[in-house]
Amino acid sequence: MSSESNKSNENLSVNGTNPASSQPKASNDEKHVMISYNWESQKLAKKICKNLEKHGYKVWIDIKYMQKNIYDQMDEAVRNAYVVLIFVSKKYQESENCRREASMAADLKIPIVPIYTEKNFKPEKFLNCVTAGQLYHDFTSGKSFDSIFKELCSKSIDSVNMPKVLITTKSTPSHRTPTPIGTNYCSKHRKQICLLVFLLLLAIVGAAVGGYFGFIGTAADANPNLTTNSNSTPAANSDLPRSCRDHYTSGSDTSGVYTIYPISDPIQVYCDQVRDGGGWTVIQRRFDGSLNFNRPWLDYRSGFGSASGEHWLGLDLISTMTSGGVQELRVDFVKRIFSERGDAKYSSFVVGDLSTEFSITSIGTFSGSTGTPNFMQNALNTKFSTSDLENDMESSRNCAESEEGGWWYRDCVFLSDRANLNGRYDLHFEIGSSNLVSSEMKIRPRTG
Ligand SMILES: [Ca+2]
Repeated sequence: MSSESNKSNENLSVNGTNPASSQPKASNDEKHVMISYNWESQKLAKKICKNLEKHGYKVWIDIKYMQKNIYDQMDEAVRNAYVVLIFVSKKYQESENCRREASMAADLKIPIVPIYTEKNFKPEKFLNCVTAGQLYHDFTSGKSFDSIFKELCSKSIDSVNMPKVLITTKSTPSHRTPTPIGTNYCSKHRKQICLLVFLLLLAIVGAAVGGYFGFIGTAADANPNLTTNSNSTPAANSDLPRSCRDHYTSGSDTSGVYTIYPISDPIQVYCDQVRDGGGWTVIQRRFDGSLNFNRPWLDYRSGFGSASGEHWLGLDLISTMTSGGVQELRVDFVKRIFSERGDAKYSSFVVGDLSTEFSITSIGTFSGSTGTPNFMQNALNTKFSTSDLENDMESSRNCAESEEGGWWYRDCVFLSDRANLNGRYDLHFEIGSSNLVSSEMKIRPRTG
């Protein structure tokens, strides 16, 4: 959605029909395919909308429904979507409203289907974050519209539409109307998909009983794409260095910025090749307060800053790197008072993936310099929180908001056994009762 798009009340009118006039408005009990696009992609958005409706899908597109407040409409539209088609383009990436829409869909775990509309454009930052790893459909590839549209329906939309119907106990999906046999290729494999999704839901409910998931699976749970860590693509070449430890064992014993391949794409990180035997991949680094750490969920997921300066590597990568073999965690810090140095070390550090909201699931055993509290103990088994995604257990306050930084908050009370390494510099950046001037969180594969 563009900021301009709500200015238009233009209805769809294609081939002499006017679907808008017969289309029911989005309501709480009906799910739809949502089209999320920026203004310059409107022609393609309308064409896809028209074709989806022709094949019986209920579709939400802003030019039909934008009558109330833009944010209320956006909120309602995303919440009532069972899948969101995102029209990937540079303008989409630059639009604040599009960012809100995509972020909300991602946070609500609604399946996202990237539609490529701009040749040679590679999404970055939040757009990469919400679309990476998802099956995409490239309408700039030169293949016919019909063949790409067919794949969009059969491989992406139909594969996620049934769980919502099952959960809402409707025997007939309200967002679909029958279309002549032979023309609705989108529904061709629906029975099989329904059965498959039902089995998946059973598995998820089973897992929920085990206490891992919530009460019942959602469409998002049933879609492995959604819970796929966007950075979980395996490294393309096992000979490439996966971490700073690989660089160290190859003879690079100077600390600095290195390129590693924990996934197939190259990642720039700072390597500590000196302390405690070297080979440490730095996942968080602060030393002068120049980088704002009071950031939203998607920034904490995808990372911010740079490897040569203050830096947060990103939860997706941290999760990926800590899930493949046991990692040690080391934290080096300098206190504001007397510039006293300290360190803490944990024999294991595992951060779960997106489906766990990046919970810390293991910290192993603690050791550290004299007087250093076992501060990660309090963070164990807690989800990550940001000001816009509150996962803390304190009912009266949003800890990430009051502490001005994302962290694994249990509560907002900072006692001597807590730390907040991402809190506001000069105020909430602390371990125990000590304010800090610098910190480095770093991981290394454990040997032995
Ligand atoms: Ca709270």
